[in-house]
Amino acid sequence: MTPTPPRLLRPSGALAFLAIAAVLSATTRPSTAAPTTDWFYGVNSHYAYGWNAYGSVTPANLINQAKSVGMTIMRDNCSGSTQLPRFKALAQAAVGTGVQVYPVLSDSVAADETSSYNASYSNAQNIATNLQGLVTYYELGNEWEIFVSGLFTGGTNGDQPSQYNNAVFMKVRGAIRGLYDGIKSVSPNAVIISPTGGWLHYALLQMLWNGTQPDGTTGHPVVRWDITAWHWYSDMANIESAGNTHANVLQILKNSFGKPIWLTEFGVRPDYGDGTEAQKSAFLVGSLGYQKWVSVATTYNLQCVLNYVIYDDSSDPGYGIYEIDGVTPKQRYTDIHNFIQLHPAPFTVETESLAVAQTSGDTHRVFAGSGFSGGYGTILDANAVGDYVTYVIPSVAPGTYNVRVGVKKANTRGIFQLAIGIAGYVNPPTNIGSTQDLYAPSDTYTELNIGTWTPGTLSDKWLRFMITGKNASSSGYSEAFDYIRIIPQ
Ligand SMILES: [Ca+2]
Repeated sequence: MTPTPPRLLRPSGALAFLAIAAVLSATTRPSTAAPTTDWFYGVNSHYAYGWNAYGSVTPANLINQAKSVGMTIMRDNCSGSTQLPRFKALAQAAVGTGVQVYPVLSDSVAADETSSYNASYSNAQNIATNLQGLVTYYELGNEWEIFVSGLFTGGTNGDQPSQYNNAVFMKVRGAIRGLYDGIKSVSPNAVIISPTGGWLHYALLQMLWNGTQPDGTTGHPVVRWDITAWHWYSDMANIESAGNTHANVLQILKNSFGKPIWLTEFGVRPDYGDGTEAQKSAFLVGSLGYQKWVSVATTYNLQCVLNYVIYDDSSDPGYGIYEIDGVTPKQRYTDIHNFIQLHPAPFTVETESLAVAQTSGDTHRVFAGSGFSGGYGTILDANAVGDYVTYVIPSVAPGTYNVRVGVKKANTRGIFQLAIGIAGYVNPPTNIGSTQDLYAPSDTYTELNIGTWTPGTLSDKWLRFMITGKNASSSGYSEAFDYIRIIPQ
């Protein structure tokens, strides 16, 4: 395989202005447990490049540094066989730490769409083979419109198809499709993160998703992904009112693709403000930074924000949480750490991954369904009022939370009441919100906003879903769940 040259995870210097499963038996749980939390706070690294301090730090220490800030997911490059050994070492070091690592694949193209597809396919297949069991997420390349020569015709926002070169777009489409198919040929359950764009360059993703292209023709191959990825930096200002069109970029991404959104790079420019670390750090945790990401997370299904970047390095100086020595934390280390402490990430637990503390004796099963988060849900074959299933969520901190539950409604479902208490129900559990009717004339996946919960202690919690009745139109009392989402208020 031809080694690919190092690439930055963001444009630098002059470009910065634009920155521009197997079938489950009734009692089998998924063999690869779904993530137990949303990875809301994360960080980029360049460990796989091995330059500057990345060349001397051990992967375990790097993971620990990210964890000490409060980051639980790390994004690094894995463009090809050159970077693969170092990336793999990083992913191996992350196992069991509570930090997850995922790769950004190559954004290289070949002579035409077919050869681009083939080269990307074999590259991604090799990477996925080597990383099997180590990573869950794969990103389909970084900032193609910046790094692929001639794709973006420049001078404009990147929000119109006509601002891209048709022939180059076709090569890019081939390469991205090749990455997707190469990953899936090895790991069909991999979670795919879109090619990352930034600023107002969303026309590129829209064309890929819709099967259109810059020349205006339609009906071309489409690209699919599970998570929409985007980049945002301080010079882009307000993501809900950006540029000369006052674009609400998060709303556009949500409406265009209907997928969760990750900001795979968020950072402050080295020349921001008066150039002092104090101002840059204040920006990061301020009203156009982490404060905004937390406040709009639910509105746009923003699930993850990855800071750019953990270390300063000589190829892209000034962005680090740590200085270029990889040892000295900047002011932003403390400010981001403190912000995360005060704003715990919303987290989602898949019910199929939860321990069951108790049931009423009725059968509780894990079952597969394409409409379920993580591909699976759970069902209690309840048949009477008073039947229940009680799940365990470990280590919930004191606070005020909004509790939401993903469910699968059907015409055989009952009505339930959720009650939560400390594990073991050392005190009687507290009802959360009112009863919820799971009846629907046909199968319906939806999220219920149950209500507010204010636990007073850090402890494992039991969540009991007890049947209280059924809709007159329902033929039964069963209840089926997908996930439980806990959102700090
Ligand atoms: Ca689920």
